[in-house]
Amino acid sequence: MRLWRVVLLLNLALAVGVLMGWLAWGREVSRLERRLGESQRPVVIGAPQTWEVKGVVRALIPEIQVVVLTHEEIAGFMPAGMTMGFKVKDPKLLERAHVGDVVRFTLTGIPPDVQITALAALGRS
Ligand SMILES: [Cu+2]
Repeated sequence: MRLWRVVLLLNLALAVGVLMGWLAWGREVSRLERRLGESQRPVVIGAPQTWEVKGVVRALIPEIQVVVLTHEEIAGFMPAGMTMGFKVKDPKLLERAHVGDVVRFTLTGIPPDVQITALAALGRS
């Protein structure tokens, strides 16, 4: 393949990548704006907050002190139905949880820098 063709293909690939990223970013912004409009409690930036949340344990990653949960709505912070990892303050919290457990947990911190400070199993999903 000629060098100019390689350069042209690389430039095209780069342009397509940038365009797709830009389009995805545009959708993300409108999605976030919609979510902000939906949430009742305003997001308070810079102030520590605490939530009591219910969720289902999906995975435990003790190596990095993370529990992956599907959680209900976290008022003013996150919508219901998300499955995501949360850092736990104390690694011992992970010893009490098992995959499939329905748990109630306490989330504390300054969003988005939050961690689980308490976790209790309520039953099995
Ligand atoms: Cu979430």
